Amino acid sequence: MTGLNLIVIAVGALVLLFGIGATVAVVSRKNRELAAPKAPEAIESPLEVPTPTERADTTGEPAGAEDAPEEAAPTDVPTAPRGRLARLRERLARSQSSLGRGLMSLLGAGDLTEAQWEEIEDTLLAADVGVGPATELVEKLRLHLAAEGNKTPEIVRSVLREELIAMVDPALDRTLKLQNPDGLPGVVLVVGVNGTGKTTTVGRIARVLVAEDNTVVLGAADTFRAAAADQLQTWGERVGASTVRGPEGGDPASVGFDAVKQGIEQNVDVVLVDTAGRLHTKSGLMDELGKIKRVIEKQAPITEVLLVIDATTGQNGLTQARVFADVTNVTGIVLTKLDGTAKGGIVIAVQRELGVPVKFVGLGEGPDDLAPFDAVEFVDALLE
Ligand SMILES: Nc1nc2c(ncn2[C@@H]2O[C@H](COP(=O)(O)OP(=O)(O)OP(=O)(O)O)[C@@H](O)[C@H]2O)c(=O)[nH]1
Ligand SMILES: [Mg+2]
Repeated sequence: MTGLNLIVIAVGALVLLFGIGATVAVVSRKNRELAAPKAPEAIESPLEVPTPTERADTTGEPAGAEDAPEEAAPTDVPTAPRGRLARLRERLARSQSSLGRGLMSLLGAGDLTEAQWEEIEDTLLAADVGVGPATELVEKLRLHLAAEGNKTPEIVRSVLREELIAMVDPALDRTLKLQNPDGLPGVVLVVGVNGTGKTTTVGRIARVLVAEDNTVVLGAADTFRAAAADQLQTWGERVGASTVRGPEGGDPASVGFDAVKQGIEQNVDVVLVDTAGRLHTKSGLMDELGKIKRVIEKQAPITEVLLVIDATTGQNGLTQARVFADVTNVTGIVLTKLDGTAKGGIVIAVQRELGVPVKFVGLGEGPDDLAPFDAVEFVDALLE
């Protein structure tokens, strides 16, 4: 009897143990299966803004459940645009440290020889300041420093700071022009060569404008690729601005026209029109830009034409600037990717070249990494 009991208990225990073991195995496998698809998500873009490919998935019919409710979209609040340059100062200082430190150490060497002055000029040229402005700056520094008796590092620094600020010109009006007569919306046209950051700039500016209680319509006048309009629309959805788009391969001028028309009908404050990247050397494409401008202006005057230049392209950026300015009457420069180059002197060069102020600088890929430009903050970061 006892023996039989023992056998029954032993078999029962075995069954129980086996059951627990199997359950644990199934659960842990399930967990692994659940965890597995997460892996690719972890390596997705660090940007908060969804990429065009993500949006492409939502074009089908089913959607519905995936679409966030209207007012839930703009979840994050942008950082205040004023003082952004100060916030991004470290990033700017890091990229420009060779220029600032190079100038300070050369100038700090007491009474300078001709060769040393040439070295200073070379440092400025290497930072893309441009020949004319570099020569001028060296002349001014020579005169200014000669007038100083005791050249302590503090005095050298303050002379350099003063002259650099004067070159960058704090007096230039760098505000975004949005005033149109008769209650018409401000109209901003964004132009530039391929990949400079036009669409990102439109999105980032829209983000700030909406945060400051402006109503905004976006015009996707880049009709070359559907993905370009998707990219813009994604920015628009995030900030709560509607996007006017046309058929792929359609006439970009008519999209610009329609966007401003919708802006007027809806009585919005600002219409931002994104255009396709175009090579300044292709006259057909440059003519098209002229047409976009003329057609838009049948609806309302364009208040601002922003030329987006990639700071890492150096002197070529200046050539682009000249051609674009001829066609569209550029009123402001957006210098992107300053975080990726030590050639901050391009700020001085491009302003000199066009007589047009740098209004924004891009210092990263994030939605708040576009800063209103400020001469004093810029030079201070340079000399950090
Ligand atoms: N590091 C850095 N990257 C930037 C900056 N501005 C834009 N970018 C990146 O540059 C790339 C191109 O940006 P887009 O806005 O698509 O450029 P685009 O001029 O619209 O390009 P096309 O429409 O193809 O001509 C993207 O990966 C952006 O994230 C910046 O200030 N710094
Ligand atoms: Mg684009």
